[in-house]
Amino acid sequence: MTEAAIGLGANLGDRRRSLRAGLLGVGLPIAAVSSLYESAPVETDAAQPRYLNAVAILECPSQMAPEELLAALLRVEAVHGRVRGPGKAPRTLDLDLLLFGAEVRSDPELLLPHPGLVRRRFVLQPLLEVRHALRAPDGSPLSERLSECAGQDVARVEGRCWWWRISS
Ligand code: PH2
Ligand code: MG
Ligand code: MG
Repeated sequence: MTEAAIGLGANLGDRRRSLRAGLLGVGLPIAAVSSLYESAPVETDAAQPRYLNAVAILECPSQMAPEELLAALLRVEAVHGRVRGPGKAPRTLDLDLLLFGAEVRSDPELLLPHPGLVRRRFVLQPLLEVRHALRAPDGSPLSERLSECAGQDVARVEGRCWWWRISS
């Protein structure tokens, strides 16, 4: 079994329901889900609605490759109404592959670890909430990077059971 970390995000429609549908839609066993966070959009050109974000840890079968999981995430995004526009347009559902075990990839279609992981508080804080001892490929603790993005507008809005409380 390989643990994969997935970043969940939405800033259009019923954001909370979309995140839950995306999480369950991947169809893999869920080892952990972070609290729910609301965050100001970062790295976007124009003004956008605020995001809801969370991170989940999924258990992948040993024979699964990260490329297969990425393909599955893109399929789930499409099923849940994601229209892929240019750049970082607002979105009903975004599922990002953040980590796949200790795999490292430099393919532009699949960078592992996800390069946004250490510069985006809306990813790093929920990730550390569920896996606090994670380290970067160079062995340094990821928790050391949190202070660099501490100024970003991110607030925890609901505890870790948020996704149980929504009826389907
Ligand atoms: N996703 C983006 C771009 N900017 N900002 C926040 N706060 N949360 C996101 O999930 C997010 C973003 C592109 O995927
Ligand atoms: Mg994203
Ligand atoms: Mg994405």
